[in-house]
Amino acid sequence: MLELYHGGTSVCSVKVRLVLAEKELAWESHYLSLDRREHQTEAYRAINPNLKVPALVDDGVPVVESTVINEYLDDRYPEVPLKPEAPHERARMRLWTQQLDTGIHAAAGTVTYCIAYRHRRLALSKEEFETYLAKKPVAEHRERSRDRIVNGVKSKQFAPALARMEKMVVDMDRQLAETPWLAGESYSLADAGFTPYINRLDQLRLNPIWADRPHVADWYARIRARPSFEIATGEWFDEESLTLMAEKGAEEWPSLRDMLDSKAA
Ligand SMILES: N[C@@H](CCC(=O)N[C@@H](CS)C(=O)NCC(=O)O)C(=O)O
Repeated sequence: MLELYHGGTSVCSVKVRLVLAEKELAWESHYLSLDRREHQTEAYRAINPNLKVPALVDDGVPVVESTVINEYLDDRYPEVPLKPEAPHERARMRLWTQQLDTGIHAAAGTVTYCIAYRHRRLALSKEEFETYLAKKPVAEHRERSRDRIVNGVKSKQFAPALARMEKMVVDMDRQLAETPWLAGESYSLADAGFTPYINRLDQLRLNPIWADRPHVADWYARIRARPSFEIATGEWFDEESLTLMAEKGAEEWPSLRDMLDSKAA
């Protein structure tokens, strides 16, 4: 039996839910609220020592890290293959998915937090805020978090993260001008992997970034038309997070557009 420990709007959770849906696999849900810190328990540490979502458990054996989980699912359940046949396309697929783990995921977290989720913490009293930060055991993480919450899009962490997300869109558009899908001729783990990150920019109302990048716009329309998209997102997203991201993203967009324009100038 397949079990998934996952969060609602968590991009890595969406990435795995997409692959489960593409493969039409049945799975048991263990939904963890990250806001209520339900992933930070000793019971969950036994499944994922990193205390992150998602984690897959297949017949009692845990598999962690979303990129690894998706590769595992494709090896273990190959009936609907999501890795291209041709070795060079398979290599290209992995060059894409590797980027998620070496920069894009962290950038997406910074962009989301500095624009939207910081407002949840700004609503805390000074005392509650310090208690919240004190729970982070690593001093550097504490200070990075304080900076994001207090300074938002003016944090030094923000502009490089936004630039990384814009580069992601530019790189995707270049590839999608050549091939219908990121790895080549067929939908693959690369497309599943990038879907939640483009979707995140969309949730934050930063979709003008691809206004003049028609290949990304066309890819995203084709992605949303696949049944897997609604299955992996609709049921699991909560209104409060979606509203917060949409409202704060729309408010910030004019200053972010200037930030991107001044970088290009
Ligand atoms: N490299 C990991 C990253 C997992 C990750 O950062 N998960 C986020 C949600 S997308 C999380 O659990 N955040 C909660 C926390 O850091 O406390 C993966 O791909 O699975």
